[in-house]
Parts: sequence; C-alpha cells; structure tokens
Amino acid sequence: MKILILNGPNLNLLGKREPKIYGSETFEDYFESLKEKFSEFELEYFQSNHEGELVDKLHEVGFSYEGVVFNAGAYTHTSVALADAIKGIETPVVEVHISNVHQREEFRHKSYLSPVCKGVILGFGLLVTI
Ligand code: CA2
Repeated sequence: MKILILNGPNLNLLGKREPKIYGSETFEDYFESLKEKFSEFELEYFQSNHEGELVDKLHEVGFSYEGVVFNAGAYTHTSVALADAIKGIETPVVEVHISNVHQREEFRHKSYLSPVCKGVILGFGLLVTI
C-alpha cells in the first residue's frame, strides 16, 4: 500500500524554529519513526515550498497511490489550485495540521482543502500512536 506524506511551505523548518507551536523534532527524524511504526505501508515523503510543485506531486501519485496525507501549511487557507488538484485525482487525501488551527488566528480557520479531502486531522502535534 503506497502512501505519500506531502508537506507544504515552511514545514522544512520543523524542529528548527517555533518549537512551542510545532515541536522540536525534524520531519526527517519523525519520518524515520513513521516508517518503523508502519512498516507494512510503503511510505514516501515529499516537501515543497512551491504551490505548483505540490499540484504536480498530487497529479503524479493521484492515480496509483492508495492515499496522501497532506499538510499544505499556509496554502490550506488560500489555495484554490490545490483544492482543484485534490478534487481532480482519484487517490483519497487526508488533510492534517500539527497545530489546532481553530485555536489560532481567524484566517487559519478557513480551509479550501477540507471540502475536497476524505477527512481532516489536526491539533495532535507529531503523534505516532494509533
Ligand atoms: O499546524 C499546521 O500544521 C499548519 O499547517 C502549519 C502551517 C500554518 O500556516 C497552518 O496554518 C497550520 C505553517 C507551517 C510552518 O512551519 C514552521 C515550522 C517551524 C518553524 C516555522 C514554521
């Protein structure tokens, strides 16, 4: 089962800045623990700060992978292009956020992606447990 973990802008800074909001673990270390914990899945990780590259990646995997776990970062609150891309592919996409965006600024309460995603998970930090 192929699953893509897709991260958007600034998430390459995880573990390096703002530890109070986003924790102190780098995504690369976190990804290693995910691969160990979920060894029955074929996990792939891709991060980009560029909207078009995220669209391209969704198109690339969106007819062959079983799922995408997508933290679109700030594009969540702005991107019609990403919403259209999610709507246009067959693979189900789950929207995730590390922080509880509803406890934060008003502009983070709006998601263009939630209506076209299979589900939404937010506010649990980088939790590996199921
Ligand atoms: O809580 C989340 O996962 C967010 O998607 C993170 C985005 C933010 O714009 C969304 O509203 C909620 C920001 C990602 C920035 O990540 C950083 C990590 C470390 C240091 C600085 C930024």
